[in-house]
Amino acid sequence: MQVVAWTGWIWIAVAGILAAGAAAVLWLASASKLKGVRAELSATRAALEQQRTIDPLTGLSTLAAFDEALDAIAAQCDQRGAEASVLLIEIDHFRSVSEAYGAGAGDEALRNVGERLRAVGKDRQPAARLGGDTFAMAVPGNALAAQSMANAIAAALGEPMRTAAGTLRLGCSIGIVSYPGQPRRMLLDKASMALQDAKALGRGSHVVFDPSQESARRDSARVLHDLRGALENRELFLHFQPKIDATSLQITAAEVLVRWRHPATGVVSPDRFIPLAERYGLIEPIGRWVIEEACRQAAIWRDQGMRMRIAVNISGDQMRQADFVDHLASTLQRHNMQPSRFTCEITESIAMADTSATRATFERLRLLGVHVSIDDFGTGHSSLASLKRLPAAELKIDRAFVTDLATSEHARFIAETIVKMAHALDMRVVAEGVENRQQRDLLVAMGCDELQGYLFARPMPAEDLSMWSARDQGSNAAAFRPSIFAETAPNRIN
Ligand code: G
Ligand code: G
Ligand code: MN
Repeated sequence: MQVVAWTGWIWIAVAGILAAGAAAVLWLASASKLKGVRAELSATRAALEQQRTIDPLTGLSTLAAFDEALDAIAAQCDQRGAEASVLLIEIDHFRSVSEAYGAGAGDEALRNVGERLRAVGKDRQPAARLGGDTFAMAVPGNALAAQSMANAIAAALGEPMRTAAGTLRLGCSIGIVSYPGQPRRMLLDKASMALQDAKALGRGSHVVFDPSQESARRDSARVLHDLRGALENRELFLHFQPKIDATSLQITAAEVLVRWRHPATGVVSPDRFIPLAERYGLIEPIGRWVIEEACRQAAIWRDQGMRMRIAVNISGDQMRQADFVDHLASTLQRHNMQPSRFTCEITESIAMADTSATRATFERLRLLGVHVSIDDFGTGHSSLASLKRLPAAELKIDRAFVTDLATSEHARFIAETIVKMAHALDMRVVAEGVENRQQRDLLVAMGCDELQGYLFARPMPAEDLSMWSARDQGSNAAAFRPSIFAETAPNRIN
């Protein structure tokens, strides 16, 4: 019995030892498994953290990490009484890069931008890709320091960039804001406003946030909002101002000037709303409406027996629209108007911007047979050679020179030079802004071909112009004989 009991104990002991061993093995196994799980967990956590803080495409910080970096930078500035600045960087026309070269090349370019930003910041300045083609960098110092960084960034991105799809050169627009000039929480918002201004200024610019512009910006935002509804609500209308032949005093043309009757604030000048329309992509519908309405009016005059040449102001953005000339041609045709009776007034600065788009448009305008008039002439930088290349039939001396004619020898000299130059190139010269007889007499003596200004007539509604042309205009228009009922003098086309 005892033996049995003994061996029984032994067995129990053995079983106990075995169980303990098994438990130990099990424990060890589960502990190592746990360790594995823990490692896995921390790897996942690290991956998540990496995802949260590092942009996978460029290896730069993400918005979240950049925001945290800004907290630290602001705290440091507070401590040391120092300044820091944020640059918000957007690649110009990036969408067209992707469209032209494919998304793969787009990614490659963005990666390359990341590398260049890091190199420009010498890996010391926090740099981030905030999304899409928008990047950011924080630098020590005030806005002036940030501007030299902006120049360095623009130069670095402008260097040729080789991608699988070909060599690119990127431009960028940059908005700059400084701390503590702006509160920490507002830094990215204000930088973004400055960036919008930079883009509006023309690609490739950088702009420092200017708090004094904020109220102007709010005003513009309101005007823009209302302008979107202006076409729909039929709030735009046209005025017409005659151009007068300097010797026969007959009307040669009517310049079309758009107006906006704002329901609350009254008539708004195109000086105010055309630049906004250009900036925010509304110039195409507005420009088309003006041309349509001008042709409609010209057709009415023609049907009444008045052959009126009309001159429409064309903005730079309209000139650059791919289908501008096609659209003009079809509008003229629809109204049964001869192209040679239509003048496009294009400012000197736009006409001389020698881009392939404007050059092509000029050529197509010439083929269509419409007249081109170079507006506000004398304020830009034309060379004789570039003028000669343009198919322009007319130059308009800028109002500034006409205003100063009587008092400034310099203005007289410029006006005279413009007349001579235009005649040498076989163009007609129009003086705009003629307000008194002294100016008129000087311009006539110089050989100016046509005159336009308050001395003769202000811009007015179409019906008024018909009546005006039929009435005796008194001594100001001297021997004014309305030619509005007859053929207007045919101008030359190059
Ligand atoms: O009339 P006045 O204040 O209207 O015109 C102011 C400026 O607006 C001028 O420089 C004139 O050329 C421009 N402008 C007037 N009408 C038009 C238009 O229909 N289109 C464009 N692009 N500019 C216009
Ligand atoms: O830039 P553009 O040439 O299109 O500008 C025409 C502008 O000149 C319009 O604003 C028109 O109202 C204005 N204008 C026309 N005649 C005169 C004038 O005699 N004096 C002044 N001050 N402005 C004029
Ligand atoms: Mn004009």
